Amino acid sequence: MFGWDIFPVAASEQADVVDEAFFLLTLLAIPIFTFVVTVIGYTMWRFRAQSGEVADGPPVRTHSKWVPFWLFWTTALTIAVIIHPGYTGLLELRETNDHDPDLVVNVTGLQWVWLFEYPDDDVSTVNELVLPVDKVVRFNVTAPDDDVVHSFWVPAFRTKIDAVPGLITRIDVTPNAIGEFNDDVNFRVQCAELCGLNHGTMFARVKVVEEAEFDQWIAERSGRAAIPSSGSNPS
Ligand SMILES: [Cu+2]
Repeated sequence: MFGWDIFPVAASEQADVVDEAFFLLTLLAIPIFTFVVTVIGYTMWRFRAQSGEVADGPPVRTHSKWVPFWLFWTTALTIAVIIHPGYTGLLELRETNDHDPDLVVNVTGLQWVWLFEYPDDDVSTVNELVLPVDKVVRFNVTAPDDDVVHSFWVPAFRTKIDAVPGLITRIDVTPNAIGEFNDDVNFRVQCAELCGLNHGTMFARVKVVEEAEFDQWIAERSGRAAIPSSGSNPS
């Protein structure tokens, strides 16, 4: 955005929503942060103790015009960012929730691996997530009952949701750029909830491919494709 390459690779429609929100909030925070630091710095210099001075300075009194001014504008700004990009951004991220997705992937996080199941095709993988580009993917995320809380986070997608034992959480992602872990480490599922000794290495490789390549990948792994169509199953 604006020619600034300050974000990691963005590879989903949701990533654009999140990055826009992040950029806007940073832009708003810069002048406020600068102002506050300047006032603190000026105050420390202007009202510093003179050498040999040991008594307290004069008592600090409120400023009857400045206080309401500051209170009003900071409150207004806070409410404004809750509405946009807060509420409007959430609506955008949840845009696909009421529709059927193109692909469902069941995700299980456990100490310390990620399991992926493609229920429509009877395919399962361990630490390997392959997705077709430009399709709405619905992740149903969970963890085994006797495990701990994990968090399903893909940096390149900017989407994250907890994997909670005994609960199914849901998040929709529409990957919109081809890419894979071997070329960019942001194409990975990284556990984002401290979950024990190997939390830091609890990641899975993500690969976003063209639809045809995805179909082929599924066919090679699905139970149907593994059974030869004729000859080997007599009587
Ligand atoms: Cu974990």
